[in-house]
Amino acid sequence: MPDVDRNSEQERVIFHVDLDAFYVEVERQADPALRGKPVVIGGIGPRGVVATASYEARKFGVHSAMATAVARRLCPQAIYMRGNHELYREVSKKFMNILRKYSPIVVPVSVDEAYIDMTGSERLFGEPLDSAEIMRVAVREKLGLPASIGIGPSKLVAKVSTEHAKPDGIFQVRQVEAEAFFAPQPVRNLPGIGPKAGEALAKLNISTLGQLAATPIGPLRRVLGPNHADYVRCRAKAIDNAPLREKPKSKSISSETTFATDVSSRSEIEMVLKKLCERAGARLRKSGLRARGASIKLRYGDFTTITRQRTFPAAGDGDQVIYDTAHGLLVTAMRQRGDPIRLIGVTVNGLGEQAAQLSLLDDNPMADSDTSEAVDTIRERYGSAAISRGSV
Ligand code: TTP
Repeated sequence: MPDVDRNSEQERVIFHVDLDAFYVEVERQADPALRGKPVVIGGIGPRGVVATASYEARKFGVHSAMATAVARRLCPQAIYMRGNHELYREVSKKFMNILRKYSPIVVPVSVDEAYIDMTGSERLFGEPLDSAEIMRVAVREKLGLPASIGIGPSKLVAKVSTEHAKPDGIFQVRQVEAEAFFAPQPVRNLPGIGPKAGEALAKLNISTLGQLAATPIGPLRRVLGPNHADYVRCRAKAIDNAPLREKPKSKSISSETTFATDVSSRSEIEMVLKKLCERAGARLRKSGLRARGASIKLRYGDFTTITRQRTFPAAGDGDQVIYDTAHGLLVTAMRQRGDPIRLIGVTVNGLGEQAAQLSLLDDNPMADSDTSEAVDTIRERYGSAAISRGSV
């Protein structure tokens, strides 16, 4: 590895710490019989979605956000389980508290992932590779969970490094070598390049970060948008000056879709609404937050757009409460205006770490996260007519 330029300002030392196959490893702590076996966690019924898969199951092509039915075909021998989100949140808090022993600047980004500013910590904990190992051992000893750590001069480089550290390892990239390290990697490895941007870049014959970094800005602006293009090209060169703490976390999570042709069939719209609610719910649970309410957005064929908002009975993170609320809003909106719909969106808002308030009149809202999967389980066991949910 080339040496850092001694005359330059001291390079930042950022750790990106990410627990491996988080939900699975927490379950393995509770039940050691699951160790070494392929395990898939998520909706376990015919309409369920995979939240995460153990590395043993990933070898068969199983991954997050895949339909569980597809996962079952790829890896029928895996153990399929529903998640326990309350437990994951508790473990997440303990994990963050362990990290806070090593630096005052710990920025959680999701339940199992945080950035830590370790700049200047050498005197206390040794060189970055050594302090990262100390941290990993502490997490392993206190929580029994494997963690991977990417080390870099910025959040961006640290995060990309983590993917090379996984599973259960450490990977460091210094600024002087970062651009060369990025260059051969596929564009999709850059955080922020999703499937759509990936496809747009492929049309320009750009498949690697090196090619992206070398492309003139004009064509990039055309496919990525005028503001985004400069930002993305800069990041492709591994340049990131973002502070560790950025703008406050978003207070809402949205998911929306535009129909290929305008739709007026209520059942078709409900099916899409359900998917959007599940997607927003999965992101909510991954962030370790609860929402206070949900809203829907409807755009009609003539492009007029309406939004309708409602508060939950108690703060929650379950697919069912999101769907029930969004569905209620949809039914009312469709009754008021039955025109074909061009776009539909769901937003969960009022996000926070507040504990769900227990209402004496309601069922335990803590159980909400798992209710949809429970319905799926009953269906699976006794057939799809055994239980039906609302109007779906
Ligand atoms: P990730 O950190 O993205 O993944 P992971 O910890 O399962 O595995 P890896 O070793 O690759 O980091 O997500 C953390 C948890 O968030 C994950 O265990 C389950 C949950 N999750 C979902 O519920 N849905 C999703 O689509 C993703 C990506 C994660």
